[in-house]
Amino acid sequence: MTKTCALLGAPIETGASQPGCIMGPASLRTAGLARVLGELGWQVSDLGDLGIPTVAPLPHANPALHHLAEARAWIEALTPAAHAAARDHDLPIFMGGDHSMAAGTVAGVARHAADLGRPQFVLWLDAHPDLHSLHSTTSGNLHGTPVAYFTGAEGFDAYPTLTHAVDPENVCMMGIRSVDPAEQARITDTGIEVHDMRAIDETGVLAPLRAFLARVAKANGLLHVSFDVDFLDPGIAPAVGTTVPGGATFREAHLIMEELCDSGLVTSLDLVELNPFLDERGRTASLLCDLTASLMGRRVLDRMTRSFAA
Ligand code: B3U
Ligand code: MN
Ligand code: MN
Repeated sequence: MTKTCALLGAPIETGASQPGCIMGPASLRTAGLARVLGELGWQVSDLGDLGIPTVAPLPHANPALHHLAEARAWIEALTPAAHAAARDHDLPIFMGGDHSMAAGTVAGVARHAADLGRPQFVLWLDAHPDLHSLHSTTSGNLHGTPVAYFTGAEGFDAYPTLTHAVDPENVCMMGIRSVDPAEQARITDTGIEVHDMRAIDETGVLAPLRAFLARVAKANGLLHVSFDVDFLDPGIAPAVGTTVPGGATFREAHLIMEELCDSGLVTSLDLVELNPFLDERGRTASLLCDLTASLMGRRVLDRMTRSFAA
């Protein structure tokens, strides 16, 4: 049967330090994401872009926070929208927008997993662990907070109440190379699986990815992939406000996507932090389209695939 994919835009940029991510969904559409997935045999529905009403500023004990009211409103809009998209489609793609949106997308897909009585897993591909609480962030940029929120950490009274937290044991991070002290403390406390770039240099990307996918399969879990553009090396993906040197290569990124495809386990995807204002002739947007194509079935040769059965 034909598999269905939804594209849902979340043009949010208030969680990042620099403006520009508001154009991310439009750039991905211009790069031809829907057409590419259609050519791979997916039935694609573009659900358009979500939006939020104008909101009054929300005061907070942490005076560093920027645009708290907007972040809260986006989570309120995204959580039910992501829940519905996950219920109604085989693979919803949430087109960002800065990474603060993952607080809503993951909260929504985790609610769907709970409806099915299955555990939600998250693969976090990023230079940063985004593990701050509203109290621990010193930059005040809320794209640094979604993982703490959706894993049920304390310190989110000003955000919508989380109905279904993701177990930190079900989160795997790869590509990490910029960690603040409060985030390091949370990694130590929660035991979240983090593969920093040193680990990837030592083992390559496949060994840790396969071990994680085997855990997802064994638990009959749903798998959300959250792809931050800064996971990639800035040399191949310049269109992001928070470039960090030493990121994933073109080949590592495609290999991860191909392996995820072979696993058949991915049930939702975020494409976040694309800032088209910083792009060079659309090359980062096109690369994101190509990587998504690898995740969704594009391959160079027909070949036998490994079995991921539990
Ligand atoms: N951890 C830093 C930097 C950062 C997090 N996420 C991004 N940058 N993209 C912070 O501001 O919280
Ligand atoms: Mn991020
Ligand atoms: Mn990042």
